[in-house]
Amino acid sequence: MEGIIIKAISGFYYVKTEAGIFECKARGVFRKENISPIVGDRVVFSKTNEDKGIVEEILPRKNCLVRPLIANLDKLFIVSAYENPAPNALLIDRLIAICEMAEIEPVLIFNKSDLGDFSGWASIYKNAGFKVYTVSCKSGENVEEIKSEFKNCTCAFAGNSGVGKSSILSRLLPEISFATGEVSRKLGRGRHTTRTVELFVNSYGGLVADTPGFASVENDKFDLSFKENLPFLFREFVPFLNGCRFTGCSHTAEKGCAVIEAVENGKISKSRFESYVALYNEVKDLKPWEAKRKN
Ligand SMILES: Nc1nc2c(ncn2[C@@H]2O[C@H](COP(=O)(O)OP(=O)(O)OP(=O)(O)O)[C@@H](O)[C@H]2O)c(=O)[nH]1
Ligand SMILES: [Mg+2]
Ligand SMILES: [Zn+2]
Repeated sequence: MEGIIIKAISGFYYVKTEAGIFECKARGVFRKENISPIVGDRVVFSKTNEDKGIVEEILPRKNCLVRPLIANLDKLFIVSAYENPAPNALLIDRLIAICEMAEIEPVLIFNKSDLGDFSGWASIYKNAGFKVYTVSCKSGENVEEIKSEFKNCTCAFAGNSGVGKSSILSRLLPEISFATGEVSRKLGRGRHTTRTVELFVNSYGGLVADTPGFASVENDKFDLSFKENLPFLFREFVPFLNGCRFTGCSHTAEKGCAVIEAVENGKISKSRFESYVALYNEVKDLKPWEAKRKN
């Protein structure tokens, strides 16, 4: 039988199929091959019981994020808040670049609009070519509009702890319970409220995951190809990349750089450019032998 892993807990994999959810163990062979099934994987399993089975094969992954560990995403909602915590442009732009590399569609959500004006942030990302939702879970502003993004796709919510990922999901999918900040403070669990990654079947024919807040997301391709592709991972840079004076222009400081010129003319935002330079400096000295191992 075939299905999708929607939850993984201490060696058990919960596989969703058209015939319901099966609790599966994995074949020992995966450990030997140094690959383990993860949430989002499409797998082939053999039924051992009415609702139990053994995972026999992991079908090829379209993509795979490392933190949070999840495979085969179509869309990533990158959530920021007006404050507690305030938006972090480098984090947003890093997440976007990872999405572009993994062929995941990034969608930006600016939450807690009841606390202040997001128009500056929204216009940076709209101008760069992204879908942007400015919402407030508290007042309800625009939250429902996010639902239209759920149709027939596998998606996840990412962003720093406290930005309101679980709050948004609880509002959109009241039939599913997502732990939010307030609940956990009562339980005294500390800052990260959402602890594991789980895919939920939503009422729009798709799957959606809440993820624990994190300061960074990694892709299993955060390696040489990331380094080589970096300028292309900033989609609004692409029209300018052939216009530089020097071939091999790094688009960070060169004379005659068409990207820098576009920043000066206001066609590319300064903040996006600064994130590009910061990411470039992180990866520029990456050598082939330092490239990350596959998960
Ligand atoms: N003022 C205001 N507060 C909000 C809004 N949305 C969420 N909050 C509050 O922000 C806090 C954090 O919300 P969560 O939904 O738990 O945040 P999270 O992103 O899931 O956090 P982690 O699970 O730790 O990653 C809670 O106290 C919410 O009540 C909003 O639109 N406006
Ligand atoms: Mg949460
Ligand atoms: Zn250039």
